[in-house]
Amino acid sequence: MSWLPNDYFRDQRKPNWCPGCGNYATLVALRQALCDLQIDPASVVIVGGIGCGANLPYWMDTYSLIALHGRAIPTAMGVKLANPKLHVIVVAGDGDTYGIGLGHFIHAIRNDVNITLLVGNNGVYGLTKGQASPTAKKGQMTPSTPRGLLYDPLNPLALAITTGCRFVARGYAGDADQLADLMKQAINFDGLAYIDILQPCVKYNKNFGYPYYQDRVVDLQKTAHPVQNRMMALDAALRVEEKIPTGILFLEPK
Ligand SMILES: Cc1ncc(C[n+]2csc(CCOP(=O)(O)OP(=O)(O)O)c2C)c(N)n1
Ligand SMILES: [Mg+2]
Repeated sequence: MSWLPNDYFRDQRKPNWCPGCGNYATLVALRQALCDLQIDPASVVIVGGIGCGANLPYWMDTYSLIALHGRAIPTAMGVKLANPKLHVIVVAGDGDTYGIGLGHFIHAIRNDVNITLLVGNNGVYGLTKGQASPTAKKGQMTPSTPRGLLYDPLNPLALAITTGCRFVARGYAGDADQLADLMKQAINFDGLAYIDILQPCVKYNKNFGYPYYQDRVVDLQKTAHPVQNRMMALDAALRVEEKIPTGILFLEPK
């Protein structure tokens, strides 16, 4: 039997994301990646946290679980431990993963459990109407930072690399083809594979929309970036202003 993109598509309801939301790219890319890999939808469990992006499993015709806010990763680890044959994919936001769930992010990387981790990084708590997330930019005005955010953002890719994550990548919602390609490699990876997805929130983070990212993203795989060099990966992760590297930053096979 061969699977078509629509076999992963739950069409009873349409996504309720805003028009232009970066989450559409994640949804389209994930369906494409699973279809290209010809993975049986019945062998996939998508675990969402709580947030706009974390609602993605509602529109996939696979098994799914919605966990508590910040608890998608340990829930996914439990699913994988219970049945290692399943493809377990976490879809959670930057608030979910880098805020309330940050401890789980770090320890799951240390445990190197064989799951795929997709983090929608939009710099805000989208679902609760735009408060600053841990990756919000310094000075950003949001409902929770009315005079501008006082702190520098967390650098989750640098954190993942220095914590020992063996598959660290960055995708961009403006390039769904690249994103699907990264997801395919992440799903096939033997160990925890992590993709941070730059994702404009068109409603609550207007300064960091598609025009901002479009001028800055650079696909590392179109350069001479040595993916197995941890120090070069860290160097790429720390570059976040003028040019923003996308693609696989670090890859260490077992
Ligand atoms: C324990 C707990 N704390 C707070 C909330 C409220 N809450 C729901 S979603 C959310 C933030 C979502 O932001 P993010 O994870 O970045 O996802 P996005 O909506 O941006 O995709 C918060 C704080 C909650 N549901 N549960
Ligand atoms: Mg968010």
